[in-house]
Amino acid sequence: MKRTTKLRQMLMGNDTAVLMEAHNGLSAKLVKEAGFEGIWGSGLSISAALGVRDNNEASWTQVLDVLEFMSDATDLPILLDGDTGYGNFNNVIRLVKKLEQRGIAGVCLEDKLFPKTNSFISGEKQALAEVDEFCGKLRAAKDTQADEDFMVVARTEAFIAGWGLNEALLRATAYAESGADVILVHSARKDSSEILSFMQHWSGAAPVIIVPTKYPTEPMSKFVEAGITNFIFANQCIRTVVTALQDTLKKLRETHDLMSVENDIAPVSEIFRLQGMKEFASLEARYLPEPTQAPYRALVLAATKGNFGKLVEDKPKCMLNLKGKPVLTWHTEAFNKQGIKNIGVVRGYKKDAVNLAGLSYFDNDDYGTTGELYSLYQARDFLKGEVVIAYGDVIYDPFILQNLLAQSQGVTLAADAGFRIRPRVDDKRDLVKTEGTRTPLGGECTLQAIGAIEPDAASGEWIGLLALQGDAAAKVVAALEAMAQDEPEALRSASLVDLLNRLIAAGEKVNVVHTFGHWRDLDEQADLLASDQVS
Ligand code: SPV
Ligand code: MG
Repeated sequence: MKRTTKLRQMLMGNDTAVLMEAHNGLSAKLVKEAGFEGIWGSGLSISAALGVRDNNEASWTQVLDVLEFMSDATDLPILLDGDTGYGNFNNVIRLVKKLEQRGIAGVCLEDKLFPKTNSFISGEKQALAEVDEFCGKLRAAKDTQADEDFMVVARTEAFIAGWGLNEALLRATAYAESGADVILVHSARKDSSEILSFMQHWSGAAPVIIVPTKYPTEPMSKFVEAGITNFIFANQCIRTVVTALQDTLKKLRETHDLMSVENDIAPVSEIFRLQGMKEFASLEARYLPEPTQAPYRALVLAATKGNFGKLVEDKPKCMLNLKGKPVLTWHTEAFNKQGIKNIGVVRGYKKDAVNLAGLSYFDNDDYGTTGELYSLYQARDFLKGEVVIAYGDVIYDPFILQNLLAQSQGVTLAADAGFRIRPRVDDKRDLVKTEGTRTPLGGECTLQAIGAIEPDAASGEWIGLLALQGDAAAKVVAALEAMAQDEPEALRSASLVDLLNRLIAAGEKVNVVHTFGHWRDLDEQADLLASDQVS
């Protein structure tokens, strides 16, 4: 059912109807959850929530923005407290159009002058609008509404302004004749006398709605007996918010202890629920593309001391300060750039000095007598899903890692096709012999052999980066476990190069991604040591 129709049926029917105040999207939602069937978009409450007076200090479009949130937050019909219509008939015409566009079910217009003042503040001094002028506004509203069920409520402030019963009746009658669907009779008395006297003489030309803020002790049944079935609870939500906030803030200010309020306030999960995060999760599952890149983890092999002389007396080479940051940080930054947060490090030599926060550590306490594969074995539980393994002593531009991850399938290593022009003081390098080439159009480049290959037969030098995708990590772990079982000595002495050759020998495909330059191996220490860039 349309909201306008719902509101119409509520206010025109014989059943008791209560419009409950709300002043923003959240309170509108809570009003709905509590089981109310309609909302009073209170001018007092909306302005108070905005931190301004109920004197039309918030512009009508600002009020409209709040209403839009309220309308989106709930499917309840909303009757806007439209004050005087924010101007003359012309403003009312535009207001009604805008309210209908936002799904607001009706507007209440009061017979005062713009800018209005709240009825409970010196009501007697408040001037009323000329009856004819106000009737023109009502006619303008009714003529403008596109939806025949949109409700126009005419509110007379005759009692508030001290004009008494006759004026109230005269005005209410004129307003009903001008097309108002419902008459709101407002009273600031602490009892029901004005309202009941009005009802004694009211013709019944239109249903009546009241705002019993000032006479809360009067039972509703009294009004129902008098013929009033429509009620506005006009400000209890905003008043509750104020009391609750004052209480919490006082406690927090006094104690500076979050536990002084923690168990009395809504948990954050309740806020998420009210915000509709459950629906968001299902939307996300429906509309967000699957992550293109699996969440890699990264493992740095950094157990060895390195031949950096005095520089590594109290720390391993992975903690050497290189151009202002530890070598290990060069790795973690490169990983982070690729979205990899789960980073493990195998330590050995001076392990206590390897202490960057947020990393997972594995220890190879036999680092002095064992090799890389034994280090890798210590971290076998970390080798799950997609993993990139890096030698702790290589430094590379992050795009090399990006390239490797983007192209890797199964076991893939990064190789430098520019190895022939790379200056290098020793000739200990792991060259790769490959078959095939990979281009943007496809093709594969697979590893035939790695290690001490004749440079003329090599297509590149391994950079010390290895990616494991799909079931590759599981295969590597299986190979490590098999070695631990069957060849424990070989496991202790073997290198990663040995592992790669074993995988090839076992018929596993190892892929190679070539790049050109842009990395260095820290063991080429001569020039680095001579520079002042390492400490
Ligand atoms: C409001 O809620 O803003 C009203 C009702 O107009 S009253 O505050 O009683 O005037
Ligand atoms: Mg108001």
